[in-house]
Amino acid sequence: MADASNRSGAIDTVMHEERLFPPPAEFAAQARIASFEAYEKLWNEVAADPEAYWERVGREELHWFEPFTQTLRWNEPYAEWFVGGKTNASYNCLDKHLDEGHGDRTAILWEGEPGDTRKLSYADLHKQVCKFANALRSLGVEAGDRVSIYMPMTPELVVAMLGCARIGAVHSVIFAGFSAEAIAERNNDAQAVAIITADAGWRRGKALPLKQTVDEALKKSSTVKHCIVLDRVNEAVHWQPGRDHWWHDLMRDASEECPATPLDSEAPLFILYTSGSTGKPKGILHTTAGYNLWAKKTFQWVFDHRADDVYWCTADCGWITGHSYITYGPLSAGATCVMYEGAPNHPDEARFWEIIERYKVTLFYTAPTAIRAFIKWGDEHVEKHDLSSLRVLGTVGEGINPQAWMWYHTKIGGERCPIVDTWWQTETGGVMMSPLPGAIATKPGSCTKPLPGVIPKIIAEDGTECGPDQGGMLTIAHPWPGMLRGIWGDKERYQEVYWSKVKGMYLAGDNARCDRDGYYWIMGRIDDVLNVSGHRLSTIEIESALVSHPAVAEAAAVGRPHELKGEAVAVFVTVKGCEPSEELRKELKLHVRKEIGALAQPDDIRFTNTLPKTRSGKIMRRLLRDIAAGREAVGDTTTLEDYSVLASLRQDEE
Ligand code: 6R9
Repeated sequence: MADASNRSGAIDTVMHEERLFPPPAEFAAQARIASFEAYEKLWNEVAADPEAYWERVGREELHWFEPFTQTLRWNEPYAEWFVGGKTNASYNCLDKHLDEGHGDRTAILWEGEPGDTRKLSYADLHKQVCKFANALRSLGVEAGDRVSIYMPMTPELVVAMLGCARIGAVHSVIFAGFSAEAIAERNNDAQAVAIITADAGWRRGKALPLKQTVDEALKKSSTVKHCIVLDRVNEAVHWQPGRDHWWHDLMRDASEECPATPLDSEAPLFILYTSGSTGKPKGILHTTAGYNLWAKKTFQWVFDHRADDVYWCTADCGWITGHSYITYGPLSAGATCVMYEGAPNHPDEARFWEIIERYKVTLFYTAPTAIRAFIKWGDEHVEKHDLSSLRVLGTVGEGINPQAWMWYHTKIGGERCPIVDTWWQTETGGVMMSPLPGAIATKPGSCTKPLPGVIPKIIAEDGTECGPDQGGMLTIAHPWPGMLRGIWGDKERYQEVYWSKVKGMYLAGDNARCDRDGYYWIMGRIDDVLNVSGHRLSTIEIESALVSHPAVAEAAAVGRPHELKGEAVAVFVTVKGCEPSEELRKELKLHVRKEIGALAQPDDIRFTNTLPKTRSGKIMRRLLRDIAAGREAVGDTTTLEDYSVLASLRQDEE
């Protein structure tokens, strides 16, 4: 069906979803933004004059040691927000609430995997953060220095982040499942001066040896002078005097007095590494004021947050969701947050529902990959628990298929809770598109509408704007406060990756379409990045890891649909100097695990004599994806061993 519009390079739509769920009347009656008209009015107001809006909201929502003099300085693609102002993210998350008389309010309700619990008020958290900031200073850490964090999900992880922010040190949180190699690469790229870790962390009843992995990484991280170690599990650890320091020793000696440093609005707040389409991970840079404001405001909008809510985001602080919606957004908003250390199926598959019942969680934010696991584990785990406290359910990380959406809606939400399907990225700092729960009717599988201040445009390959229901590249037309400010140490790459393909627009890297009601549907990534359990993995990184093994000649990694993970990693490998074997298959899986981390471990490894390539030498991943998924498109070839079909397809291509 090659109609004229398709020649522009737009993508055909195959998915249709007509169901519409308006905000429940009781919910809308008390929501902050309580009708579609109210949303539209606000969206139009911000779109008409973004600077006027953000000037007002910026002044109101953040604490200013010195007021800013210009709201936005835009020198495409470089944005500066709240120019000339001085603020501090740790002040906005902590001191501001103490100043307003809310020091007693609970900040964190923490639960360790073995069942130990802790409760920290805003005053408690403030005290810990002040002490820790002084501890960092006692080691010589200064404003602008980079500090890596490789920790389990304990309150100390949040303390470490805010302690850095308090003195202007730039944190780089590395998810505690990454390998020593990956840690070293990040330490070196950021030139980190210190790393904060723990002896170990709990995961499904086992103690993961974090310090040991860091020791390995530090052999190759020459800039790191100090390693701070939290005693979480009481594991024996190797100790290097002078370099290694126990968290509790530093804290015991540290003063509670630590005024937050007034920092420039554009002072770097953190770097967070994410996979790109080349082998080297990108250090996404976020700065202080704009990011902080965006995290706070979007949290309030998307969850319709109020003071008596109990909010739980199940992400890990190793990902952007944990940065924006465990630490900076909710704490700036003065929210009471549940934080959980471990696995959702330990000691059994009802753990999450048990937590929701016990803490009377009202706002719950999780990922489609988790929802698919819950569905597989069976409804009986859910039905044992009283989930009537819930009022808003959120999802993030990848698209949620309508079937999983409906299950979430009925089984978890009791058909009464709006679902906020939030589309955003590490780069965007916070949510960009999502229903406002009291204002926007939802459609299962759609992230619905842009938040105020977000102007999405869908662009076809030929650069023209797509019409309704035509898929194309998702771009954003105007700078927003939470946008990334660059890629650490690589000015050109920032411009090239995000600002070169479509003139004047931020290129998100996702394909999307907008339907006739103005609802957005994300269609997947335009590059070769995989999305495994909501985590982005670059095919090239996995391939590079495989090729670093002596037996591998060439490798191609693709995603294939997976019931739980969304996408599973399938790799095609040509061997050298040996014969393919079951043993080698196992060895290669472990090799990738060691090089990158457990989440990149291939699910399938298929040996082949040759990989299909285009004339320019690019691996034809599209074809391999079909084969990996066992799709009909390639006839009866459901395994790569049948590569005669590949050979003929390659001839077709030429
Ligand atoms: C927050 C986060 C970003 C990529 C993004 C897109 C996918 C995230 C989504 C979604 C469809 C949603 N993604 N949320 N796709 N619907 N609600 O996940 O950041 O790790 O940087 O990943 O994830 O492909 O481009 P990040």
